[in-house]
Amino acid sequence: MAAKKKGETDATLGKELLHSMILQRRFEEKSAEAYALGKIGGFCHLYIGQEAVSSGIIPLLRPDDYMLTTYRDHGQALVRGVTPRAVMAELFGRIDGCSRGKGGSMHMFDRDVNFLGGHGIVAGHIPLAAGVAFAIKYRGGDQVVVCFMGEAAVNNGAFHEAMNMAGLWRLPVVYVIENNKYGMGTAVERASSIKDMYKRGDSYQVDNAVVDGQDVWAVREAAQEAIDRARKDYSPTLLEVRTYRYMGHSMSDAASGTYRTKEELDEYRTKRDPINLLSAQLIADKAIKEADIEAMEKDIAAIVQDSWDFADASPEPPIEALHEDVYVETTT
Ligand SMILES: Cc1ncc(C[n+]2csc(CCOP(=O)(O)OP(=O)(O)O)c2C)c(N)n1
Repeated sequence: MAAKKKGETDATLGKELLHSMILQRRFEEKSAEAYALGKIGGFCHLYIGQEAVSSGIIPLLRPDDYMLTTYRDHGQALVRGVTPRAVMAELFGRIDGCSRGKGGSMHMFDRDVNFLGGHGIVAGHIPLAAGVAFAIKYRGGDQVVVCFMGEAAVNNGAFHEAMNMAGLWRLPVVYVIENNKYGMGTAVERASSIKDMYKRGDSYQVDNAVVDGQDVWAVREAAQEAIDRARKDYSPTLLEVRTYRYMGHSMSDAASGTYRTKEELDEYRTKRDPINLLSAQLIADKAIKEADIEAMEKDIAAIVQDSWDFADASPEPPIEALHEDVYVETTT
């Protein structure tokens, strides 16, 4: 997809972005249903509310670029091109899942599309992304790594070590902080001495910027600049994207609690929802009609139902698979 400037309306691209965001939203609503029915076990962190971040950034990557992310990974895997069937089967813990049913919600992985996880340890993947970027530069390649993290990760030592290396060695990496205001039940103001997360890049000579994460066009524009910088100049970026999660931290938590008000949540849902904002803009610009959105919803509902049916029919991994894929077989 070509770069799109904020304010312009490109009907085809707009529709693609809308489809990408609605697919994530409906897929995760279905996942919540599956979780309630006991089809999904273990932890399950939904991305609902944050879709403009993944849809704004990931389609800008080339197939040979890489991405890494946290445990809030279902939507991002879908946007990167892991099939809805493989993501749902992974959630169900089935053999046809993208991690062969052994990773679950937090550990989506698909080497075919250079989706290097899905990581459950907060900040644990940030140095891995630096390592992948180092390998690219070492080989003289022009690929880029995008690494997503939550804002709570930036107070972890691994973040600082990796950021220092990225700045020192000029690595082709874009670190994206998805600042959804809360790390579990702790507001960022209570946890971080620096509230403007992007400014931490200054400590490490890493270019940095902040963008409204509910505006998919703005996210896309900021990400394009960062990706270009990484690809052309081997130059890293720390991009803070301000967004909001609607659901609880994970499926085990209530949507609102003592840490945030229902009013705040309603405000985002009704006035700052990324899907509503984009559809309203496209309708106002006559780039799309209500009937097109209805057709899109129908198409997406069928994709999501198909992924459920596929996952439900897929077998569980056999017990013998327990020790498979633990070590890589080598010939040396
Ligand atoms: C090293 C480590 N410490 C603690 C946890 C427990 N934990 C899981 S998620 C989380 C909050 C992370 O918040 P944030 O990085 O802002 O991401 P979000 O969940 O908001 O997407 C914590 C503390 C963990 N998984 N790993």
